[in-house]
Amino acid sequence: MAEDHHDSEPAASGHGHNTPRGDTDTDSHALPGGVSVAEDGFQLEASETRIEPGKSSKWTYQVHDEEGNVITEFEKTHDQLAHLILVRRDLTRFQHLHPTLADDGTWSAEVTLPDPGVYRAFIDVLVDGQPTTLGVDLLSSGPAQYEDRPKTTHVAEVEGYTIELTPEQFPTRETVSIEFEVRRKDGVAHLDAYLGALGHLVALRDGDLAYLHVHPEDSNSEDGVVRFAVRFPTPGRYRLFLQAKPDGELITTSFDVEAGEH
Ligand SMILES: [Cu+2]
Repeated sequence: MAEDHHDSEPAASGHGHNTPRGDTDTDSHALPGGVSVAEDGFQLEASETRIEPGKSSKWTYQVHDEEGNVITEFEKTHDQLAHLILVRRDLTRFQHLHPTLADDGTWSAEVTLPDPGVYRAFIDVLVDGQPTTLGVDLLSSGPAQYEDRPKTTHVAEVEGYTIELTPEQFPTRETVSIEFEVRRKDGVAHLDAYLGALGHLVALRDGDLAYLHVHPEDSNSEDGVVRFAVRFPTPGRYRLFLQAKPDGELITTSFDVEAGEH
């Protein structure tokens, strides 16, 4: 039942038991998530954490409250009841899935981990107005070939589109507005809505794959530009995964950035 799964007050003030983590920013929502299986009074219980590579498997999980009760009621966030982000720990092989929820609170998704390696699964949900991202490692056995990444990327090319990221410098510990301009050879692309905005952005910190909180900002579908508010919590490298729908076609690109003084 929704009303007894945890003792929250409405989300704006956060949870009473959510202790500050040494950050001067008092908005706990501004801190990265996804580095833990348990956070903000919620715990991710995965049915399985070993998944054979290259094979489609049904993966299920539940979200429990502090008393161990299964949470069965979720609110929509970015147009969906849950977002499941899968990425290998070398920040490649990004996938964005939408699992389905059964009445008993069990979520399920058809998952294929394309190659061996350790993957991070992020569950992005909204419960009682509180956005929470929980993360668990999924192990795919076999010899893994981890990839090098570019130091920084400001322009990406995918499926005939060129996507340019601005600005080129990113301050830390403050919310910054960043934008991606999507162009095709003959001009600006028309962006269709995707998940209630003109694009979806996942920003992960290099090293621990901390999952940054990102909000879409007002954008105009005709100018080919999609904007987000992002807060980089610490100096260092991050990888941004942008998904957008130019001319009705879903594209996924990644950008490597370095935040802070350098
Ligand atoms: Cu999603």
